[in-house]
Amino acid sequence: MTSTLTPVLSANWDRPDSFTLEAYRESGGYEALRTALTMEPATLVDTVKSAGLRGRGGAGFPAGMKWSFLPADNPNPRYLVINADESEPGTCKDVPLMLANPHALIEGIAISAHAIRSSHAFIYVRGEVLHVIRRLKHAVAEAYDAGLLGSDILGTGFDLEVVVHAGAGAYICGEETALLDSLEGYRGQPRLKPPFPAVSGLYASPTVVNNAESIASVPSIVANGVEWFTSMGTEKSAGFGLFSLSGHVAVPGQYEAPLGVTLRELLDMAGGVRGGHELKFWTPGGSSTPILTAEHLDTPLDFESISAEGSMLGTRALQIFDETTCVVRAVGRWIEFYAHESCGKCTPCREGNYWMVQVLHRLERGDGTEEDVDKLLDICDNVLGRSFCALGDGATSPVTSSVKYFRQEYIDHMKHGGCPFDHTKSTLWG
Ligand code: L3W
Ligand code: SF4
Repeated sequence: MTSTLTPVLSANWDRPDSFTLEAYRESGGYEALRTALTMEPATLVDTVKSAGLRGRGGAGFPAGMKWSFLPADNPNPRYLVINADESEPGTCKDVPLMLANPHALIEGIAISAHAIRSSHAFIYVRGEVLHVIRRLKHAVAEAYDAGLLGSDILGTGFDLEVVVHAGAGAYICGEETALLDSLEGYRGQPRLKPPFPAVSGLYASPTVVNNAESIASVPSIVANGVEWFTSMGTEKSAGFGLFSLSGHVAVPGQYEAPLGVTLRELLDMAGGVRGGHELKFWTPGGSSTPILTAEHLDTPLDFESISAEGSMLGTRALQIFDETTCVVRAVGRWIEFYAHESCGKCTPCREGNYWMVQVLHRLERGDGTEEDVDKLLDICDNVLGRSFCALGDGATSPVTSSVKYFRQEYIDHMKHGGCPFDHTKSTLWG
């Protein structure tokens, strides 16, 4: 398969006023909402299920199936919560999406809230991105003024309140239950699952938590139909997605393409690895997904194919590293991040990440031993599967995968008495 770009969410991004209600409506915006409000909620849930839309926040859980888990007999209000706490290292797709096309998200929220019979939605946005929060608030106000949110939307009797909430500045608040705690005003720490939020979420009420890109994709499915959506991507990973390319790539940025596109195809569209250099390793979905190498340039970027290579599609955050990059240093930087962001609730993650940072620093300085490399793997064994949430598990990914592909590079640091790389050539380190 040779893929090309499939701009849907990013179709108008070159337009300077793409974020305005006027520009969105000129390209057919909010017509899908008009259609959706004539449909039965259950029919909308079936439509999203049949389209096979899988969560775009990392786990790839089928969105329509999640919606259908809401218990029919719970008398509490139902909530829709948008996870826009984008913080995974390398992930940069929800932020540009919300900046350039906030109304796709707002229209998706209105359609999805109608589908799950909710009249209250929250957008939990990463607190550090004040410009995005301001833009979303402005777009929500525009939608209220135009009768697209609030009471009696488009004269159909459907009511929906939407609140933009600034996040707490912690990576863990992107974990859906920590996000709910934070939204309720508590310190964000993961809750035990089950019960899943669909059964007991915000204020112990049935709650759907979906990623911003997932919900922004819903209007296009309603407007164009299930067959249109499933004509893109693969059988089990349908549709399109925003792939963010960063690092040693000629033209970094967001590339919207069908799931199943390969890194080779994306690099062709992005001008390749920076001039005169070659690919050494890359992440398919942020630093929580095991790294891959040039051997995997032709692996389709869909959930199944990437898992078959021992990694995860995750958030489609393709961080590209060329041969000037020291893998030990890159992994050390990532584990410093996880140690800093560990919420401290469980011992394997809190202590494991701290110790991994110590061992990685020792190895990078050239003061380590071969036993230290095995010690790293041993720590990972004690973190993976023993942590309370996915942060701990994810932190082991760059360590185990880098040792799998680049064990010799760890050893070379000892032989060399320090890092053998000239970091001035990498452009990545400050
Ligand atoms: C009801 C069931 N609901 C599962 C729901 C669950 C959640 C969704 C996926 O981790 C990944 C992680 C990171 N009844 C259910 C059910 N659900 N079974 O389905 O759940 P789960 O547990 O598979 O994943 P998760 O906890 O959502 C997310 C990876 O994403 N990741 C990190 C991304 C970070 C960001 C960010 O920066 N904010 O997106 C990157 O790859 O490692 O594996 O809604 O409730 N029986
Ligand atoms: Fe907190 Fe880490 Fe445990 Fe998750 S794995 S609960 S982030 S300490």
